[in-house]
Amino acid sequence: MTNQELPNNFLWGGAVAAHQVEGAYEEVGKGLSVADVMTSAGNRSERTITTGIDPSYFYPNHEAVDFYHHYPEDVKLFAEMGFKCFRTSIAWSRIFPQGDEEEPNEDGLKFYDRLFAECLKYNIEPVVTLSHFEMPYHLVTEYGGFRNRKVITFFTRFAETVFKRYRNQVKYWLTFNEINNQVNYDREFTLFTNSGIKIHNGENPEAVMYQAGHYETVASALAVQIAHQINPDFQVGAMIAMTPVYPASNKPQDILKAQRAMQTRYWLSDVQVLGSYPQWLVNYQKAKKFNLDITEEDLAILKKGTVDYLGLSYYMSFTTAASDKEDEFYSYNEATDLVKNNYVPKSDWGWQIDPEGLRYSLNWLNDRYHVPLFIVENGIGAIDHLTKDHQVHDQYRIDYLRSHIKQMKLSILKDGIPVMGYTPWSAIDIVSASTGQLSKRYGFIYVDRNDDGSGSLQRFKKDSFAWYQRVIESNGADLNYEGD
Ligand code: P53
Repeated sequence: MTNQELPNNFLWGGAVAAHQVEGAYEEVGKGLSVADVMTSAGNRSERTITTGIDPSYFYPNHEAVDFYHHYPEDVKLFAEMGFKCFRTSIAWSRIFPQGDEEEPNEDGLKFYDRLFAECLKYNIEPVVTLSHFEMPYHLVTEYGGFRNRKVITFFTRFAETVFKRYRNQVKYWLTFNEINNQVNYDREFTLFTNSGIKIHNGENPEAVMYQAGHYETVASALAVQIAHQINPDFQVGAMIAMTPVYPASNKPQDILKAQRAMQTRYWLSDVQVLGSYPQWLVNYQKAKKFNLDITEEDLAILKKGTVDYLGLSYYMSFTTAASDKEDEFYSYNEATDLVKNNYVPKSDWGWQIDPEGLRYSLNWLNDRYHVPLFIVENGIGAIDHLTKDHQVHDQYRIDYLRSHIKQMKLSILKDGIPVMGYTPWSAIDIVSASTGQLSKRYGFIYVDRNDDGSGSLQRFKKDSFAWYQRVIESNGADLNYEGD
């Protein structure tokens, strides 16, 4: 493409996830999800995962920003911004409260009938994630989460139910949100939110990650096949957290280490997009004696269930360096093997801000996979200040998004990469996934709610609202709007 303009059907929009906005955690039969047993944490600390609900803690997702009751007002604001699409997820435990029922909860389904109808009223195309860190909690306590093969069937039953129900309302689907976060298997948060897994004493978390990830790729591949039977026009994507890992220097060992880091971080999308395991990983799993349950039948399913496109989040880049004691595999452990990059600044939460890294990432993914790419998250978590006259001057957010959209445009217009759309994180303020904070704000729309749950829940447009409206209106040509 040598054109200077983005395609007319480019999907501009915004993203959220059900558990981070909806609240109403027990409304009309909803069951508890993994997000409902996570407390809130401070700026750099991790959330506590409790056993069931402990009344001495505050659980920010229980009410979140009450999108469940505010959605008509919120979707109207999205329409005002000009959204062509809106990415959200279906809360699995609204549809199957325990996860293992035979029949879905009709009241849960009705909520999404109404939500999608509201979007379509404004010609906003829903983009729907099936599993975004919100597995029914009962599947954790009763089955051990995705460590258990049975959970594949529960997931595909859920997927089939919603594919059928929304076959005429939703075209774009994503199976598992940021399925590769759990590659960082030493972090409690990732295995729990991706797979509903808490590591037991004596378990090897790395082996557990490979097993759960395998079952999820099988579940994803089955969902792709079911989707295409139900509606051949469905577009089903995988979704990864795209965080490129750079070598710290041009020392050959650092280059090898970074290469292995990328192979490790993206093994799940290799399987979901290419339909088979990379050979290095087959050898690695054997050498490490992980003893995984991977059958010939599974491998056939993976081949037949490759995705139509690849969704990605992009927030930051990482850097790694080889140590003096690398094993033959240059095994990568994300919890210990990252180093600082002195060339890029950091957000208040320590995330390395690197717009060029987005262009690098899109090129890397395009070279490797040759499928359309969809940037379904990109944004910056920051402290916002609501002024007395209800304004939020979030120039830092505009700067972040502008610099990333510029790199995205270079990738599309100069490098010729097929990017389907761009949905910044987040359409409206949300509960942060990793910290549970409301004060780590991402939205174009400010919600008056604080970390302790106080606040009126009133909505206010931030400066970035009008800026993004102009970006969409000009199909990405005008990134410099400064207000009237
Ligand atoms: P929070 C890690 C790295 C990149 C993206 O994250 C991540 C995570 C997990 O924290 O999560 C995604 O809220 C995720 C969203 C999340 C968003 O990025 O931790 O898909 O649910 O809110 C931002 O600051």
